[in-house]
Amino acid sequence: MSRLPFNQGQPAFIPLSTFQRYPEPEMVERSRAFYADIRRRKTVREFTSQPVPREVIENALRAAGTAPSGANHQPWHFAVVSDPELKRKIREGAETEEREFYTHRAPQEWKDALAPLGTDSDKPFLETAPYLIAIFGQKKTVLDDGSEIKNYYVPESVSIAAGFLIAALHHAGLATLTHTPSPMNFLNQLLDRPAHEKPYILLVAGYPADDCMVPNIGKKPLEEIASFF
Ligand code: IYR
Repeated sequence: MSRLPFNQGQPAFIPLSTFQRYPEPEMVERSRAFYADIRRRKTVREFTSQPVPREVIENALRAAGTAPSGANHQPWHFAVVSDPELKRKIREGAETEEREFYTHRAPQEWKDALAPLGTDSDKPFLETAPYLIAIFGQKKTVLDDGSEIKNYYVPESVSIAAGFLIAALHHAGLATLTHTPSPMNFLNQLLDRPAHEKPYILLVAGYPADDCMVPNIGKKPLEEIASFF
């Protein structure tokens, strides 16, 4: 029996009633359609300030929250920021770290690897985009009674949830940027998150700018990313 509160008092096992089986041709068509849609996703660094419906963000977060996780502990927290003043402070914190990164911390090899992306320490999108979603991983879960339980596979779980979130936002018609200023601890302070939570990704979400440009970079073909035995 789970020691976590969200399914207490419910039966330990229930019939799998949500799985949907499709005829094979339909499966193939669905897999093609999903690939055709997700391959259009590009990381965007120029956003408009046009507001997006909050419900889209909420539903995408609900979708992210369905991700598999270690022992189903769901060791994540999503801090959603639309307040302009807070966005300004986040930009300030991120740019401080990024200036340090680009001038001192990053070895030349790393900077060379980033050159095709055209990134630098200026992060105006942190104020322009309507939503910033800071994704935190929780080393432990603190229950309402103050007791603590350890969480497992936290980076893996958080990354899967982040993938769901990016896919859900794309599916809804929004662009995202997986931004990772490093270190990101300034987000704990600004967003009032406890020290046992680690910020993993600052996800920027909104509409791309009308004249948005993206790096002309491709993805590896199947033969390079998969082997079949
Ligand atoms: N966090 C920096 C640098 C950066 C690092 C990697 I690895 C990227 O894929 C992109 C950027 C920045 O956001 O500019």
